[in-house]
Amino acid sequence: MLLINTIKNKLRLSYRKKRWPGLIHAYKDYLPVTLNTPIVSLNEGNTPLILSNSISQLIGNGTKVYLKYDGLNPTGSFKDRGMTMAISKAKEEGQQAVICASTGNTSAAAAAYASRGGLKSYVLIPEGYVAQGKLAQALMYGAEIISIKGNFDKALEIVRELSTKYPIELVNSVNPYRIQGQKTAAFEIVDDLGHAPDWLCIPMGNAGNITAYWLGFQEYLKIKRNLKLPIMMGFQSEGSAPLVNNIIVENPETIATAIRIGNPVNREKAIQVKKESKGDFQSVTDEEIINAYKILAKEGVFCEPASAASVAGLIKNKNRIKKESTIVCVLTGNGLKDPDCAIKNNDAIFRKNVEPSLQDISKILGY
Ligand code: AN7
Repeated sequence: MLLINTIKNKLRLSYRKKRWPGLIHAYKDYLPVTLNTPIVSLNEGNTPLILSNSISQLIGNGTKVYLKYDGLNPTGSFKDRGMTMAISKAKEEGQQAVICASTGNTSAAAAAYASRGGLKSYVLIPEGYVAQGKLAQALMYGAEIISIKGNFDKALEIVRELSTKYPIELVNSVNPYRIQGQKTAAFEIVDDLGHAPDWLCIPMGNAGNITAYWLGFQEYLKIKRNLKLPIMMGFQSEGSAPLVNNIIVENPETIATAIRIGNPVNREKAIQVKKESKGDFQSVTDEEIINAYKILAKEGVFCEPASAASVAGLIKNKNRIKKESTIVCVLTGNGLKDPDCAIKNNDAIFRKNVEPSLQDISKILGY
């Protein structure tokens, strides 16, 4: 009995290993940091790679579908990976303020990391199109928020201009440190699986994240010599699909407000990723997004609508997938970010105004 307990204890400790120090500390050999970089961290990264039974079954043919649940980062999205780097470097360079345009998640992460690092943050957001959770975060973390009567693309145009005119660091994904931090998600996937997946399915807005993942897989290939690189599948909403259709969308519209972006800044890089990985960019409808959003939640994984685009896209490609493939869908943001969307789009049985009576409730339950 004593021996069994000792073994169990050792196993538990080996699972927990050491306290996760945050992604810069964990991967600093592969990141542009030095001993002089003041690391601003909230212990981000190390997010779970969850095997989805229901989606694996839906795809069939022995395919294994994993979910990289980056909504479990400290501010609830993958943006924390880039922001720990961008804010640390801004601080190292002596900047006192940062600025970004955002559909919500970047503003939450920028505000949190700037405050943590003792920097001022300004965020420009499109009025009426930022999900409640994200807005609440920016308000709480201490950003100065400027809500504009215009969309994300207009906001980005303005912050780019401001950052060249004034001593304010731009922390949108044009900032190269953002991409550096975000590439660590690819490292984690390879560390978990022991190899790269056959396909990586990912939503695209500005296409910073798909660029970062590809960089990460390529760099790890050199280090780990794992034998293959994934096919990169980028997905956009039909009403906001500038990369799929190779156009600028003047008035993008989608339920997935996070990726309501009509003129992605990383367009050229994304096209390169598609070419090099023999991947594809496709669009999914809002309806398909909500369908995937519900499938995921029914297995206990609640992500925001933009993130569900990766699974919606995968489902569309069911017949193109080779048998026994390993696929990773990136779930970029937490479902709690956008409670309005969940409340409006669910199949729950929700009985209201029920009398607090044992008899009445027993009857409702069918007893
Ligand atoms: C949940 O917060 O652009 O293709 O300003 O929040 O790297 O732009 C958010 C983007 C996917 C797209 N999923 O990533 C912002 C912002 C979620 C997101 C994307 C975003 P990129």
